[in-house]
Amino acid sequence: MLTTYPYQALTASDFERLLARNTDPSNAIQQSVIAIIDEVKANGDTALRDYTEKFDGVRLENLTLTADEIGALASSIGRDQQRALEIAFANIHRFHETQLRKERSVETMPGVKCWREPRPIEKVGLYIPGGSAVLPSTLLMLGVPARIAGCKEIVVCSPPQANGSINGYVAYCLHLLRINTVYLVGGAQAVAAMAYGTASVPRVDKIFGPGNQYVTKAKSLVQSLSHVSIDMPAGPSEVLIIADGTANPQYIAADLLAQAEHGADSQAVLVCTDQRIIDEVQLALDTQITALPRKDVAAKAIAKSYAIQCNTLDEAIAFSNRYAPEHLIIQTDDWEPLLRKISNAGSVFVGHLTPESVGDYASGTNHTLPTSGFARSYSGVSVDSFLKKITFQHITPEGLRNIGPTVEILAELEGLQAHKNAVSVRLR
Ligand code: HSO
Ligand code: ZN
Repeated sequence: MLTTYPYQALTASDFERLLARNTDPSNAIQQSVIAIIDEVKANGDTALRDYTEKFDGVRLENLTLTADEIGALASSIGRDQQRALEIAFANIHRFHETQLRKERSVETMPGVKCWREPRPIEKVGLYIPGGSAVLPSTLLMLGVPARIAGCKEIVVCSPPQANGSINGYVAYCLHLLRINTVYLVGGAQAVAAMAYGTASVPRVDKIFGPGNQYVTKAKSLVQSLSHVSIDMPAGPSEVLIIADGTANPQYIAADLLAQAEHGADSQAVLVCTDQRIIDEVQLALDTQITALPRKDVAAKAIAKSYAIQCNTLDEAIAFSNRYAPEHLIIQTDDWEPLLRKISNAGSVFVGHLTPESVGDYASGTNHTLPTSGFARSYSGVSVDSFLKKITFQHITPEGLRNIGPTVEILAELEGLQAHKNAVSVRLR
């Protein structure tokens, strides 16, 4: 049952409560993650083997799979599943390759030329969670832009299954991405391994990927403790659906549940201008949830979710912009005029026939997106996430005559004589 709040009646403290998510200070998690990081730093592979035994229930001698082992696993899955992964791969590739755009160089003054060129981040680490749902789609969402960017080394860490190996679908994605090894390490220990390096796991420059609270905490800790950077702070997944009287309550319920089945801490929010639709969504949720294998997880998430009843779509957009959802779905006939009013969202799905699931898997857009309100300032993962942009400049004699006196004055006013002199010796 979704608790419904009338938008007009929301007080400042209601807003604060409804917009907050993932506020768990989790000091306990921080303490155990710090211990894991220290242990991996000190004891490398030995620590990884011990943690894998403790958390994944399997003792591994070899922490990697060979290309042959990956190949065998990849060919063990069904042809239909292979084809579906191939289509997803192709669409994600098609969408992301347009992001590699060449910028033009600019002459800011005659003879003063400036330009910017992208370079791949050389070594990247992709964390692919195991746990309650194995998500091969996440490997495509991270691996494809990494390949397009041209990263030299792509390190993939994923926790082993009880049989000491990975799932065949993840193996098939590795095959599509031409990645010929995988490190069988999960959790905070995988993040620590990629941040500091061990005998088996290479140290990387940037760590990507979703994970549980331990993985997320480890990513933010190693970012401040070592020289590694991370894609974004990732919290539990969330969706906000804006709907009016033209929406189909069955579709809304299906989309809310698709979010809810991710985890008990996922959040699904409905913002709707029509009370009748909200009532019908409640009924549809009750019916649809009974058929789901993960109904227990979904029910917990739905219990913490809510609906906002508003009078206009402008109010709905205003709420959504304050919430800054990871996923925004707009189920209205007339969605086009709303788009320019959206200021904060990770990824937007418009029209009645555009479920989030399509973007989660195969339309081409990325599903690694900012959660917990970070859509106010972060973008989702793209080819850019795997690149640095380096600026260049060149100055001709004419350029130096044009720009030099300005720099001399600015250096002088900052009291930096050597800066001024670096121009003056060349002007003389
Ligand atoms: N909705 C998740 C991505 C995902 N869904 C993977 C299914 N598999 C976060 O955007
Ligand atoms: Zn999803």
